[in-house]
Amino acid sequence: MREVRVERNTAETQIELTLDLDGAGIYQVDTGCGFLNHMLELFARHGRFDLVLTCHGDVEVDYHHTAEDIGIALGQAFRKGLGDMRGIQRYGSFYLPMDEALVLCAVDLSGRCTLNWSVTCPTEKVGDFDVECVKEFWLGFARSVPATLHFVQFAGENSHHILEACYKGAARALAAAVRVDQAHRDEIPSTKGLLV
Ligand SMILES: [Mn+2]
Repeated sequence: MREVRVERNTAETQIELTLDLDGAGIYQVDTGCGFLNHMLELFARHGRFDLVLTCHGDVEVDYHHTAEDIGIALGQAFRKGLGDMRGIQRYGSFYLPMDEALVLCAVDLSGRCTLNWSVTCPTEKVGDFDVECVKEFWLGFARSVPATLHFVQFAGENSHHILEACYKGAARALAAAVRVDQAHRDEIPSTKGLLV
């Protein structure tokens, strides 16, 4: 029921994805970037979202457009899958430990975009990937849902661990926020009566 397809084509990236919010964590991801594949695969697995995603991006420039545009397309898929937000929990948060790294991700499917990115990586790169692109990914995501997203890092010395904690934490927080509250399945969880 909450399985959606998004196609987004620009001069910089061509993206196709299907997302099932009520999936089992099955994924098939080909972004053209090994690190982003790794992040999206564990996002799908730990959120129990089924995700099929391909991206052909201008990776000869760098991974900036690829990361930002996948964030936008994934946000559009969440928006499409959630419809009028009826019945959802709306809020979710998770403290995700990844070895020495600890990151809190808190989400409100508020219908408004805010990103608090209080995350500092000790290196500029993970492999050939610029770590600053991860903030662009989540900004694109938060804008297109739209959602309020906080990432607050409490510990971490290894950039790979810190960023992995962000994606796993976001997966767990979003999984909680999109879950349908069966006791209140016909209610929109806002005193305004509207979330989109
Ligand atoms: Mn890893």
